[in-house]
Amino acid sequence: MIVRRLTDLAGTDRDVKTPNWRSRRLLLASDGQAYSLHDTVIYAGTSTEMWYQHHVEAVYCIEGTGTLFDHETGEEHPIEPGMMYLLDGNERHTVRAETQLRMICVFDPAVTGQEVHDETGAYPPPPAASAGSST
Ligand code: 9YT
Repeated sequence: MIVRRLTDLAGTDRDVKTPNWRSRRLLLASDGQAYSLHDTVIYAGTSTEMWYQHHVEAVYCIEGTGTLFDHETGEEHPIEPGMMYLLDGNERHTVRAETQLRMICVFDPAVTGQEVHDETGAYPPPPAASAGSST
């Protein structure tokens, strides 16, 4: 059994900070599961374009308001507590935070730790996938 608290993560390498968001990674690949679990804060007034090409992500809003723009369909969805979205088609999307947002995020496969978005908005492929693609 693993028991961990958000307060244990502050200032450790499981607490990843960027100008637009901060992601507290409660579960990582090193914890031995197929998925990782993050408590993410997105700062008020920011707009973040993302395009996960190697991961499926489920996102559940527990605090704040904003919008989710789906670049594939042109649709915009309000984000508020209780709203969930699943990126099961590697959709390019933008999250705009009207107020600070707090999102619970699950990534499959699990992220390994310090991932931040690359210039395309993706996280790098997991190590096994990288090894496979180089052969
Ligand atoms: C939706 C979103 O917050 N994306 C940015 C960070 C990501 N969720 C993470 O690594 O926790």
